[in-house]
Amino acid sequence: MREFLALAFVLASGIAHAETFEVQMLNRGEKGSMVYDPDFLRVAPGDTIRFVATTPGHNARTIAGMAPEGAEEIKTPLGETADVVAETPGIYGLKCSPHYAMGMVMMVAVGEEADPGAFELPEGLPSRARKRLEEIIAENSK
Ligand SMILES: [Cu+2]
Repeated sequence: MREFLALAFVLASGIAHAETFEVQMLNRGEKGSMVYDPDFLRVAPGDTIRFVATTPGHNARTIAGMAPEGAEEIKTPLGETADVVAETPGIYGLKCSPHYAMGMVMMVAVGEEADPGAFELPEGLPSRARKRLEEIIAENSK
């Protein structure tokens, strides 16, 4: 009986371990206009990221060249709150489709090993998006 209880506890804690992290999509936040708050998240594989449509007209989409190999493309519907489950470990860059040129971007590190500081930004990013990503990398490097 004692062994059964111990096993039940392990199963329950395994289920409880997957967390949900909320990201507000905002017209204006502490870091300026058109921002994700927070603009950096570290999550574990299996965790959920909830993109909250706090203000309308935003979404979250994978930036080309900023996802680990084999990862599925992230693309949430415009103006809606949507959940994304982090699966493949690595560094992800996400953009808001309408406000990419205004620098509405964020970074997600999936897994303990993922290091923003070791990530090389791809060519061709809009200058304001590049600037914010460089700031995010500088603030969150291991
Ligand atoms: Cu936006």
